[in-house]
Amino acid sequence: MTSRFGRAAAALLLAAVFASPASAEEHEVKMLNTNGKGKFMLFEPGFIKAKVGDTVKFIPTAKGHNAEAIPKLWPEGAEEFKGKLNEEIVLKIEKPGVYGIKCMPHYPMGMIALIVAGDELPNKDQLESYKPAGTAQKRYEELKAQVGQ
Ligand SMILES: [Cu+2]
Repeated sequence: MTSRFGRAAAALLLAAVFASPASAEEHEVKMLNTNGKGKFMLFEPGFIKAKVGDTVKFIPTAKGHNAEAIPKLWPEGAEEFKGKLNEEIVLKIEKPGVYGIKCMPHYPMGMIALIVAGDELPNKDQLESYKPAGTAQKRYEELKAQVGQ
């Protein structure tokens, strides 16, 4: 059927496919003692690019870690969270912005993760104003360098 009607129907169908919102994704982040490549106490991956509506699951692959919000690196109005040690916890991304995550016991060793959600980042300024100390500083710079790539 090569009628005008057929082509119009095909065009409508295509429009419907492109208009449907991309389905929400679940990102998985492992909490590790080592990545086997000389890095110790880390979230893997440490940098996550997400969309609003996605979820990020923190998995206690190794023991002795937790995942919790870094309040100084968190979108305004987004709910902060605090996982217990060895607890698997899921963060639902409900607002665009930059989210900093830390492991409480290993934060001084640089165990942090960075989530970027959406194209507009309302709390982008916090990326510069937030200054972790010690080893975390170096890791943070590595993660920050991936924003916008
Ligand atoms: Cu840890």
